[in-house]
Amino acid sequence: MQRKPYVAGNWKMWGTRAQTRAYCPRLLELLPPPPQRRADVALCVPFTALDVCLEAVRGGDVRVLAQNMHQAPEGAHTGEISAPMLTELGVHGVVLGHSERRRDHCETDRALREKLPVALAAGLEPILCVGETEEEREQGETERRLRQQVWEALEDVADERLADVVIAYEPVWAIGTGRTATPEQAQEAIAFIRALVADRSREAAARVRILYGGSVKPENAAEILAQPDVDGALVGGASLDPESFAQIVAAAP
Ligand code: G2H
Repeated sequence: MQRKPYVAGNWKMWGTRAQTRAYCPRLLELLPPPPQRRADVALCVPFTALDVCLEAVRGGDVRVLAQNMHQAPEGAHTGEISAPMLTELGVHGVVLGHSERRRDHCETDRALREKLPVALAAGLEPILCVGETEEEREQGETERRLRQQVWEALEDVADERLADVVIAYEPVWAIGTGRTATPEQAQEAIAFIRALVADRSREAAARVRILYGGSVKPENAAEILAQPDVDGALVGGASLDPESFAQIVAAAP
């Protein structure tokens, strides 16, 4: 099955409204026009830059995603943002379960299990992040951890919606450290995740897009993106420079 590559920039806590206004037109200049683009392109930006980003990429076929969302539609959750708030803005989707949120903000597999169906029901494309820590890899626990994360997060997603979730495999030890997984390590873990989805639905497994994330740069992107099960990249640091990000998009097969 032919899956269109997907390259998403995750700005994390970068991007004032002024920076967003400067970045987006430059990126659009650097990307090939949409019909000639081999990859779907997305920007995952801070809440405060979402509306500016949406306006600045209008007509450029760039998806705009938030970086988190609460599972409740409204209520006493100070500092949180709900799915209806995101859809009202017109955003395309939302990153869920990034390791930095798991580490710093107590994001649990249990909460993700609630968030995924809420995002899908609201018409938001979720990018579900999973990945093992260095300690788990060293102890031979990678597959156990990935199984736990993928199965629990997807448990309440209906089989026919599984392929509407984008999954990002981000080994924690490769995030922002400059240590990239080898293309073989990325392929092996992503093929394993695809097999986990196949345990639920073979048809969904053939269609679901699974990205690699963790220190992707222009220099290593082509080799990683060439792996048969790697359907794209979630790019952090290197996406903050439009030139580097456009080069990574161009590296998609
Ligand atoms: C992993 C990745 C993007 P970086 O978090 O989500 O960041 O490319 O900086 O490792």
